[in-house]
Amino acid sequence: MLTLAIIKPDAVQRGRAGNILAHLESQGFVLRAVRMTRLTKSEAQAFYEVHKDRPFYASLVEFMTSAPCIPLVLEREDAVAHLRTVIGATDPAEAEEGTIRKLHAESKERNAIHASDSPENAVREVGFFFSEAERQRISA
Ligand code: 3AN
Repeated sequence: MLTLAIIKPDAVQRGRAGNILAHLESQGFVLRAVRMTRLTKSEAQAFYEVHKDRPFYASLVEFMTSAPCIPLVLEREDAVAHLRTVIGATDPAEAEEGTIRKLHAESKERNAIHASDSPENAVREVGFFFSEAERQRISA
């Protein structure tokens, strides 16, 4: 099973990307695709459209476009649920010890990593960042 993660701009800027990748691999995730990109405003708005009526939406879009991020496709048994456990709670203050957000996140917004929250969203989010040709290569 595949899921999508994004190493967010805060973690890239603070030099945590390699550490986070190693953490993911240590938890049994296999890296199947990786990009580095700087989201445009319209891309960030579209990616987080589900949150468009939330008070933090404009700030979230600004943060996600502020610097490059690293979208990843990860494979593992039960990948979506397992990755949510490995990243920890949205708010690092509430995240379990040893989770990626406990170790690397600065705040609820600057929280180091995104992970798809359902198998349906994993499919949508992999498609958001990776072309049809790349998805065929991944599943070949
Ligand atoms: P998660 O990333 O844990 O799935 P969501 O989907 O509720 O959390 O939120 C998406 C992103 O929006 C979070 N990763 C975080 O960057 C930001 N966010 C969520 N809640 C807040 C909040 N209360 N204040 C600021 N930013 C938030």
